[in-house]
Amino acid sequence: MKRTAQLKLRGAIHSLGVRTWFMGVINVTPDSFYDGGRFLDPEQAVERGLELVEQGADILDIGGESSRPGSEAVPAEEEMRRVLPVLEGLRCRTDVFLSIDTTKREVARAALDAGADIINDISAFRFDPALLELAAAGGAAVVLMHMLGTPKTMQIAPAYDDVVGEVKSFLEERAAAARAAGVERERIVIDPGIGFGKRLSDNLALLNNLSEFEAAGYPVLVGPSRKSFLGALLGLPAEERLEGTLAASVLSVVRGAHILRVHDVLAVRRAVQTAEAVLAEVRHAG
Ligand code: HH2
Repeated sequence: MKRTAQLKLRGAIHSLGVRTWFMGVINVTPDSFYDGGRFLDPEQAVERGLELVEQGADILDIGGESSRPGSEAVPAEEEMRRVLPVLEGLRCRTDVFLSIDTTKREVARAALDAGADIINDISAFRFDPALLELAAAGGAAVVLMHMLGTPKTMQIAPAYDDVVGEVKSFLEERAAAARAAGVERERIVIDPGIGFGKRLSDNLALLNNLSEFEAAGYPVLVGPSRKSFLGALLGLPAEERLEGTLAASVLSVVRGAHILRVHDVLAVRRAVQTAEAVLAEVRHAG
């Protein structure tokens, strides 16, 4: 059963593990693997964010560049043009925590100025280490995610001897780099990066061994939502992977995840709430 972890957001320390937190996904892109093209209009993206908050999102993660396997990088100017109106629109209409999903310093800086609380970097700040100093100076929390190489190359024959051990060592090394750059321990979240340079068996092993990551001492975020490992398991397209997402999400919570990054906040929250009620019921003697 997962232990409580601490996360400092906007000055306050939050206890994670008491209940799961939900990070709702909004991709302001034409090409994201599931919601690509649906929220390109900033007003629609803001409305979607508010809907996810109604559904129970604690955090909204806004991205302006798809990281699906094989995708090309988007210039920083274009990424900013996509995400900034959405962050600004949400900031004045909701108090939930806002996260910017980016690997670029210009985008992260502008997002923090627009009121973002978290920098979610799928490269764990390898692509641009200067972002860590930016996070430290701005008091932002950081999500450090494991990925092999880049989105363009990550699914070209990924291989590990010990996927759990290797991903955990990588995340510990990146957490140490974040701390060396001045990011407070309570502002660091780690994520094994489901689907980012992983075979089906790697994804399953990571999900089944999330407790190993929890033992690293940082809150654990996991993003199984509608990903292609579910397609490989079930033989279904992204539109039909909700049930797989629910199963993976519930098991992630049982195995120790503190934060779930999902597209379907309402359905996942209901499934997780039910699982948490069962887990919380202690056995009565007699
Ligand atoms: N997954 C995606 C993007 N960002 N960030 C974290 N921390 N963890 C994840 O698992 C993760 C992430 C990919 O999903 P999505 O944003 O829906 O798709 P796309 O990259 O095509 O926009």
